[in-house]
Amino acid sequence: MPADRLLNRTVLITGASSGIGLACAQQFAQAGANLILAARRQQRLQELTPQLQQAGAGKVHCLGLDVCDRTAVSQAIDALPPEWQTIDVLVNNAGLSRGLDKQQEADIQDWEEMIDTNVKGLLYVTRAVVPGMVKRQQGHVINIGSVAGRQTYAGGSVYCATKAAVKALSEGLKIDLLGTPLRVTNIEPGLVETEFSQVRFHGDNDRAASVYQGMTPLTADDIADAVIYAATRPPHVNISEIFLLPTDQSAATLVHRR
Ligand code: NDP
Ligand code: 8X3
Repeated sequence: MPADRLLNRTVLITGASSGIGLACAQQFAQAGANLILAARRQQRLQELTPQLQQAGAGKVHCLGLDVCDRTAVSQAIDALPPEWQTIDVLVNNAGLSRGLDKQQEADIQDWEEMIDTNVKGLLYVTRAVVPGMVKRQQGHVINIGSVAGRQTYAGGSVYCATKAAVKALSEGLKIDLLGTPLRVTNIEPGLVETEFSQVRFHGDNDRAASVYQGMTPLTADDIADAVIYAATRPPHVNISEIFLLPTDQSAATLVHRR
């Protein structure tokens, strides 16, 4: 892998305090990148910093940030110290699901949270970061979509709609950036064991564990591998999409359990 393509590059990862975002931070650190880590749990980010530096990160900058807060997002990006302004790779990973209920019965607050985070939050960060990339004529936006953006499943329609939006926004950004050297990638994983299901089921850990029972899910590191692959292609290669499923999963709702 031509990992030296990431040496001293600046990478902003949203949702870096857990799961896929944290695994991406670890793998970008191993490749010698400088990391801007964003999440609401800033203390977690600070606790992770020494291990990322030990893994090889150039420098690490922690941002306590709620991506749903439009003003906070633009202010946080504008207020980055000069040495952190040159963002080369943006990993739009912050996201969540809430509930698994029929549309006619679901809690509307769950919808607000998913739409605000997965769609509007991703857009706010993109809108704040991409103009600088265009100005510098360099940059790569990597969005974390999902199998849920390709296939709708029972009780998941709003989460699925947000990930279908990520797919449309990724395609649309690439269209709008045509004629620039900027690249856009949508990574679409199937089941990955992280804190995702604990968040979906509002802390019901038994229900969360049952999602992965009897099957081997993807790990956060598997997704980070795909992100690093996309980020390390030569500049003329744009990996538009990577759709990856566990071997035990063949579609959103088709899972082989032993
Ligand atoms: P985790 O719950 O482990 O991680 C989610 C991350 O997003 C956390 O770091 C969390 O940080 C952050 N986050 C959530 N809301 C906000 C917010 N408002 N502002 C800033 N950060 C936020 O789940 P995953 O790692 O699994 O999820 C990462 C992404 O991958 C999501 O977009 C998810 O939809 C997607 N995905 C997950 C799959 C899976 O099966 N796990 C499969 C396909 C896609 P904090 O709470 O500190 O703010
Ligand atoms: C997360 C994977 O199948 O729970 O996007 O939607 S799934």
